[in-house]
Amino acid sequence: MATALKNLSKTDLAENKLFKKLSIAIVTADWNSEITHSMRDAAIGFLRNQGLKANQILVQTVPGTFELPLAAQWMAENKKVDAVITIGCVIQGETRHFDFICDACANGIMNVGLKTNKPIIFGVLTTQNLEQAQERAGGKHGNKGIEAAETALKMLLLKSELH
Ligand code: DLZ
Repeated sequence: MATALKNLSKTDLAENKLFKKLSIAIVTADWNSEITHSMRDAAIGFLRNQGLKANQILVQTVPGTFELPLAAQWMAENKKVDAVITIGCVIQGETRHFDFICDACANGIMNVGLKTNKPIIFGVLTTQNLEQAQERAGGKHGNKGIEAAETALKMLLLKSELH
């Protein structure tokens, strides 16, 4: 269950002049698009509210969550891109697809971040059913797309402080 500490959808991030120079990529899996497109739109809305212009947000899609790490790597290899937000939704089914896709995606995304030295944000829901996903894509647990976008900005602020 989400708690106040875990639910980051209510932001405490102030607009920062660093944000005017950023370029953020968002790659979204089309599988479970009712969920993922809502998360993507919420992420874009959050970034725009923080002062980013439309041309600072690069948006692409991939077929499924399994494809997110490679697409994130391609986007992160672009020198202009400062961070990549990955968005997907894997819903547990009757086969072991769920485990393979979740493990591969989580490990792949972490590896892309370490390899490219850029924040690659894991905005992937891994739920037991559609209802749990809906609750986290604009429902009672907020919208995890917003949290992913906020995490990208927070990581870039941290990077700018440390480098
Ligand atoms: C095959 C598959 C299955 C069963 N379930 C999901 C899912 O719940 N969420 C998702 O994003 N993608 C799913 N996929 C598709 C895989 O991510 C991938 O696109 C295909 O296996 C092709 O590589």
